[in-house]
Amino acid sequence: MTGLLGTPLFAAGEAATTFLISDLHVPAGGGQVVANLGGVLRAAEAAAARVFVLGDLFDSYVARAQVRTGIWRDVAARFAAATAAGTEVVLLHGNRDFLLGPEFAAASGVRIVAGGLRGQLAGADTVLVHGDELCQNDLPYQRAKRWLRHPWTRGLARHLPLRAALAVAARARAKSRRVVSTGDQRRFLPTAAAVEAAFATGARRLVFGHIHRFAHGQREGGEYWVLPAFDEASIGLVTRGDSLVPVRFDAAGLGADVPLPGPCPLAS
Ligand SMILES: [Mn+2]
Repeated sequence: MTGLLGTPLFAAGEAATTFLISDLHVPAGGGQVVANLGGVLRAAEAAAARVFVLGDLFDSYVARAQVRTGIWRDVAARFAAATAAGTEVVLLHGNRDFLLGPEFAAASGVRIVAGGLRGQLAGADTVLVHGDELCQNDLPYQRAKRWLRHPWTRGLARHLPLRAALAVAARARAKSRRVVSTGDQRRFLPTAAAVEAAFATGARRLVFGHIHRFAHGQREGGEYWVLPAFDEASIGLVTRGDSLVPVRFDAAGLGADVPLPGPCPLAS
């Protein structure tokens, strides 16, 4: 197992076709994003494709009690139907749902990855991560990440009763919104050094989400893709031959191809 900027990279395995989506931020109230996720799962079953979700499936997931109630139970049930029908689904931890644990895997049949993936995908050695580790200039976040993901903090949070968990999550989201809306926006960009670090592992393609900015670019070491937030754009990537192709999904399934986006500004 290798790593990237502190994120462990696990073997991605192989499949003929893979769908990639990221940052669904499914809220407690559900809504259109859940219908569109249903479309992704329907299309995956039709195409015998596996589905990779590159983190932040949920707007927040704190305690294991959540899987027994509300939208968290409903989404787990949708995944369970898909995985029972033979669709492979892999979830990476995002910064909002890194406490997703074995209870969710058991209820849904998905594989939960506490880190990133690396493997041969559409003809290239590819690294898939959520993307928060690439935003190296966001020092307050990177510092908070260290204690938030400490085993003691995690254990405490995961055992909170439901109401306390939801209150903690609501406070964390409100604080994050304040920080993101007032901070120097360059702080929230991936750094060029972080993207280069991905290619320094030997991979030739990097795919991530997190920054909610649909982009595709080339660097000396390879190409990178940034998935947009699925709850805003309903756009994902599909493997086709030796390429990743951006496509739109809706509740009915796979929609039309989407034009190639431009590159993302990278911070120094
Ligand atoms: Mn994120």
